[in-house]
Amino acid sequence: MANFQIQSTLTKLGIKALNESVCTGNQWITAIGSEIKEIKSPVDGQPIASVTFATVTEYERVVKVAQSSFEYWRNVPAPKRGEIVRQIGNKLRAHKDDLGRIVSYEMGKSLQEGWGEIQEMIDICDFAVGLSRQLYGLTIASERPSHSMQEQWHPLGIVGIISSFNFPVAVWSWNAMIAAVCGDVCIWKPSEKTPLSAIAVHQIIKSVLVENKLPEGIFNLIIGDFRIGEKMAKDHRIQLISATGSTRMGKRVGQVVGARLGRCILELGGNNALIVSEDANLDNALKACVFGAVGTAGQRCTSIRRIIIQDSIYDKFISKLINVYRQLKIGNPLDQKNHIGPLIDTQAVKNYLNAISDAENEGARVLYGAKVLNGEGYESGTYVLPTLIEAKNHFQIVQEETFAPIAYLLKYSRLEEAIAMQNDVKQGLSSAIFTNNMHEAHIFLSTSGSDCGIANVNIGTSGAEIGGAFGGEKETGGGRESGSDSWKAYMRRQTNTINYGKDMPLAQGIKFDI
Ligand code: UN1
Repeated sequence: MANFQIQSTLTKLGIKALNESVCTGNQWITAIGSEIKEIKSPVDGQPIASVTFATVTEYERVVKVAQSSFEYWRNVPAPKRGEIVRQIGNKLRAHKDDLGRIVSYEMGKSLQEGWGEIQEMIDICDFAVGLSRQLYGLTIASERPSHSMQEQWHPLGIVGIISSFNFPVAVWSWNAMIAAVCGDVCIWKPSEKTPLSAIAVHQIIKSVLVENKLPEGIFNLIIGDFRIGEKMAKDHRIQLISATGSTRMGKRVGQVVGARLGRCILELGGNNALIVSEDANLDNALKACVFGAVGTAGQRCTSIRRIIIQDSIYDKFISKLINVYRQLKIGNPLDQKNHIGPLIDTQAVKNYLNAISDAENEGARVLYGAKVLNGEGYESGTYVLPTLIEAKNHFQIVQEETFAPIAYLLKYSRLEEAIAMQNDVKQGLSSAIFTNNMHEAHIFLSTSGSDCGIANVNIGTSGAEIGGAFGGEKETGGGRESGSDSWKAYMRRQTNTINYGKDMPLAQGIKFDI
């Protein structure tokens, strides 16, 4: 799809002036800042639009508006908050095609994955609507006569969401939709690399908020660079910061938010491995490896970085893998015949090349790929060949997350060895095993198995459903977003003890007579 069509899609959504880089839900605010950033598509290197970065003035305005709207929103009954989220989900359904195209063109992921990202938003809306009637607390047995105890959940306040370029809109929605039914308001700082998708989504949300005559400030958007993120992290008026991105960024956010004893949800780097056992269905394992390693051009935090293959099938499996890699079509992601689109920018291409040469310097062997594509259709300089490298787990570069379609191939003989290798990295996001052997599958999922937040059997490491809690351990940050009971991180828990008797006994049998 040409740039022109993307612009007309933005116009169709009513987005005219992109110097309006701040949105308080139902109102766009013109940023007075002078810093204008031209957004270029990684697909063809063409400028799509220019956005103006917000300054401290707009930031202050947004936080103030969010503070006052929280006073209102927290008192709206949760199922009524769910009703607004239901309408947002329906609007996203209606615009799935357009939004998927904008995400695909701005970020470079395949159109299928662009639509998948919007579907993920729709799914979390549905989940949040149901949740809005299920924010359950507990009743607890009191040790004192004529006393009752309960636990209830109250809205927390402002949730600051810092999201990454690779999922320009979906990861925000995991946070924002759950926060919204929990009675929180949010301020979203999307990646400065992909602000247009965020602007388009906010334009859609705005229509729901206006139709429902809601006050401004429930969903807020602020386009800026890391300085805005830093302000959010330092700001004690923001009760929770949910940040997605690199471990380096997360460590900084964690330190700054921790210094003020604020709350954090961190979803950071992964170094995900897939173990292929000799008892696996190799055709399925192959499919999972390829999608996991090259999907989103290897720029998911859940992408497969390491494939750990049992020695008895090693040669056979890698020759199948190379064969499939040879047939992959690389090009404009909006053209559905292509499997792989571009990397986000030329810096990402440099990181890809550096990782390959680092691996070679450490003694690794490139089996396929390691090439930047040029010529017709590749003028942007952002297209690379997906790469397979035979390596060792302890190599420095294998220990790191490179956001590129590079998979390291590792060999094992016993399952314990494969699991130890899989766990022997600093990150702990996602993991998978392919095996039809029940014993192996259960060992992998057991306490002494995978140490990751996500552990899958007979599916790949990426493509998680929204119904589960999403996140990981170790340097992945420990946060959980999206489904299951992740909502609890967006609320404050209150324990209530009620004495309905005539006396006032103390707990622990303490006597205190006056
Ligand atoms: C991310 O890359 O930050 O599991 C999120 C997946 C997607 C989400 C990835 N549902 O691959």
